[in-house]
Amino acid sequence: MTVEPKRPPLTDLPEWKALGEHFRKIRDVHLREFFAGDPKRGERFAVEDAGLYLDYSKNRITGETLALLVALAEACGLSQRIEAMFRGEKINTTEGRAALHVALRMPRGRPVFVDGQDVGSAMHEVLDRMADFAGRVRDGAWKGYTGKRIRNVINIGIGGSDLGPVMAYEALRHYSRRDMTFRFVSNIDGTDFAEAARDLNAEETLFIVSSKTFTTVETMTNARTARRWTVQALGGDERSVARHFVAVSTNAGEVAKFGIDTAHMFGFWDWVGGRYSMDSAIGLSTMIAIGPENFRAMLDGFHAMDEHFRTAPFARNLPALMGLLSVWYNNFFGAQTSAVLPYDRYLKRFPAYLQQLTMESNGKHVTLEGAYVDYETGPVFWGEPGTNGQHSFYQLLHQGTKLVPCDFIGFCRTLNPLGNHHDLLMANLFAQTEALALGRTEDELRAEGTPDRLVAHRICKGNRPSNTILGEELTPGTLGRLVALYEHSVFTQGVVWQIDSFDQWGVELGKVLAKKIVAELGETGEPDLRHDSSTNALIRRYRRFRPPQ
Ligand code: G6Q
Repeated sequence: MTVEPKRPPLTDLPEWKALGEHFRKIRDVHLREFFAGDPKRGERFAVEDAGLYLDYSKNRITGETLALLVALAEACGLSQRIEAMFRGEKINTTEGRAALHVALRMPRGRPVFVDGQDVGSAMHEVLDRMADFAGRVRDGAWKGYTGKRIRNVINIGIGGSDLGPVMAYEALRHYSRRDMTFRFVSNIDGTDFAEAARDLNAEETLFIVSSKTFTTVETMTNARTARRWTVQALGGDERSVARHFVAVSTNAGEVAKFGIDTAHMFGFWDWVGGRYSMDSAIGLSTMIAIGPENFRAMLDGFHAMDEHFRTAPFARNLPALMGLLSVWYNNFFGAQTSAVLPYDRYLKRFPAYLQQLTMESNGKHVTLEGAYVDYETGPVFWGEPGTNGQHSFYQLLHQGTKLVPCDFIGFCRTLNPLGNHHDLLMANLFAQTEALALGRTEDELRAEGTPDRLVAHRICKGNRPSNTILGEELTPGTLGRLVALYEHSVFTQGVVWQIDSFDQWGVELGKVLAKKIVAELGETGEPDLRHDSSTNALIRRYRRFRPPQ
């Protein structure tokens, strides 16, 4: 059942047109003017809730912009869509599925309905089994085939079954078991597996094969290679697989076919999208690394942000505000990209994680009804941890010809207090947001005695927008809040753009073509190639220069 009422095209909405009018009035106003005209702007355009502080005052907005964006959200049915998501309606219309990741972090005892069935207890049963297993691996009760305890865990998965686990492991490394090694194999490039396994003892290594479908070619190829590596190292006995492989999947049949005992399979459900699954059983490696209690704290952080998103008025709702600001730059200022700049080394994989979350969700060209959109949808999302980016691409942010809205993320307390490192780090974060917003004028440069020939080169025009997300400390709960913040910001944008943020049909075509080409690469004689002339030539050249088969 689709929950989509027919709506007028987005660009016909009076609220959209009002924003267009308003944009023409304020597009040339400088953030300097906004700040000069309102000494309390920094406090007025900031909101603290669900454990995070969002300063959005360095955006090119006024109170009126905000009111118009909120009116747009209402006109697009954001409130109803949020309720539909939380009720487990099939808001992923093209795949006929609910998108109920918010259920994964519901506290025990709260009913969660999907198709009229309460799945809450099944969900907590999986969490309990995960906790039991993670505990046994962590305390050494779970032994490898030769009786040794597990010291290495390798998660094999790709896309949504990799990016969340690897990001969360890196982000929460401070809380992880330091006497264990955690690695992540995703790429079908054999180098990924070879480098991950090369210095590990198979007797002490556990593989978690994470795949919702258990048919993904990259994951299954890596899993088969891992099985060969294990069996070979453990004396050729296939029985060793049972002690060194567990699965996370929705497909018990394929798990059993692979040779993994389904007693060692941790399930989830089709209403959990891959890129929304790091808090499901897909997070098993995270749980082994940080322990069940910390994992629960992470889920509680997600849940706090979920509740905030569901209940806070949009004008004080962190994910809604961030999503609407993204629409403002994307559709009215014509910004093509958006950057996330975490000033915390532990968040080094956060931009890569968000790339999938944002771009796979909102990189869509048709509406829910299948009509081509005549407006821009999801921006290109990218980023790097600060301060490294400052010494590379920030030049373009400050003086390039493109407008790149930025999210800065930082914490008041560091997990590694070393001299004045943290003050220096945070000083840089604050300084960058200030420099981007206010810039440096010709008058200021001349007053400083800048030589004439360099004045133009040194001017920073400023007026470059940013959000600052300030947390107290990077904890498992904070990470949950942060991820949920972006999940719901992406959702808000998708609702405004009237697209399905939960499907990903665009990735199919390449997979289909790759299958065909694999067969052609395997042919012993000269294959009858019927691609375009470029692809044909590339295949022929590859066949000529690869090692003899
Ligand atoms: C995410 C996508 C995609 C998916 C991978 C892995 O939302 O659906 O990235 O997670 O293709 O799929 P499997 O978990 O089925 O192997």
